[in-house]
Amino acid sequence: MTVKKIKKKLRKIKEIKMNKKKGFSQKLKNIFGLYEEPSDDFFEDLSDSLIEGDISAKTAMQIEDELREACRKRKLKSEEEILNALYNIILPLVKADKLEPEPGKISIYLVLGVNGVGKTTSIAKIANYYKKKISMPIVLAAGDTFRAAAIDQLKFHGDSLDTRVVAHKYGGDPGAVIFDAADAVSSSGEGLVLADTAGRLHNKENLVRELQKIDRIAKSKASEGCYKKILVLDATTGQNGFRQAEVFNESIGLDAVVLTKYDSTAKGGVAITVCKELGLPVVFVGTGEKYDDISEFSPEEYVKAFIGE
Ligand SMILES: Nc1nc2c(ncn2[C@@H]2O[C@H](COP(=O)(O)OP(=O)(O)OP(=O)(O)O)[C@@H](O)[C@H]2O)c(=O)[nH]1
Ligand SMILES: [Mg+2]
Repeated sequence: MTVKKIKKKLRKIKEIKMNKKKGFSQKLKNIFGLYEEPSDDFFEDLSDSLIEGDISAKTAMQIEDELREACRKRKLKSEEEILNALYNIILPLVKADKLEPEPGKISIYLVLGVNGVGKTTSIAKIANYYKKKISMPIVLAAGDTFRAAAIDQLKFHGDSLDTRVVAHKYGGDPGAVIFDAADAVSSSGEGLVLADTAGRLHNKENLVRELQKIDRIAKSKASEGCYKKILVLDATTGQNGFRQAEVFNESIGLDAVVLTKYDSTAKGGVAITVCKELGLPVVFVGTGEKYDDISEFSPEEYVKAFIGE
């Protein structure tokens, strides 16, 4: 290594340390500042930054390889050209979907996820979102019977949003709550049940057993194709979020993801890994604690924000 290269490397380490709390886009800017043209070191640094931005090593390596190939084939050199190529490589990895409760049918959206990721808050936000869009009844099912406060929390949201909540007693059977919530909307022949669940992931076998029971009931009560299992992922939890998604997907099979706390992180790359490696689409993004702090997921906006274009 020449003295010039060593100095560059030291400068890079210092800058990366200074930006440890910032996201991938900031690190990417640093990397462009260090290299005049894309070299092996450039691609390696880029791949490291993707991993620090919460993309899995496997996906980061795939992105790095594709970018190397694009730069070599098309002789890309400038920051703008390389960013553009990176955008076009990442965009197809990210999937979005829209969930639209169908008129004349009973839809059940079962909201899953580990402790504190934002399940109950997301249910309230999603109820508020659909209240403005659909005229059929919406019922919140207090399926987290594990924590007494969870039932009260959902009832509080129900009162604030003027939305019915079906709840049983603390310690009750979550499947029975969802059963009753589905009955509450089925009298009108159509409607949406947003079902909360307990966030514990203490033991995979227990989780599987409990979820499979809830799953059987929800499936039997929803109209064909209208039962969706939605995983809530906290964007600030990084790679760990991917492992959570894997466990839930293996246990019960997931249909979609809601990415929460996107306002609190400059990273959020976990969505890229979850979309690519589990083939799941993102439906909503949570961007704050208020009812309106939710938006439909836009892959274009998301990838632009991720790489800082
Ligand atoms: N900044 C921010 N905070 C959020 C978002 N979504 C949820 N929160 C906050 O995250 C915390 C946990 O939210 P809950 O909805 O209670 O999470 P939960 O998954 O239901 O938690 P458990 O029931 O304990 O498993 C609360 O303080 C929420 O206000 C979001 O998109 N952005
Ligand atoms: Mg909750």
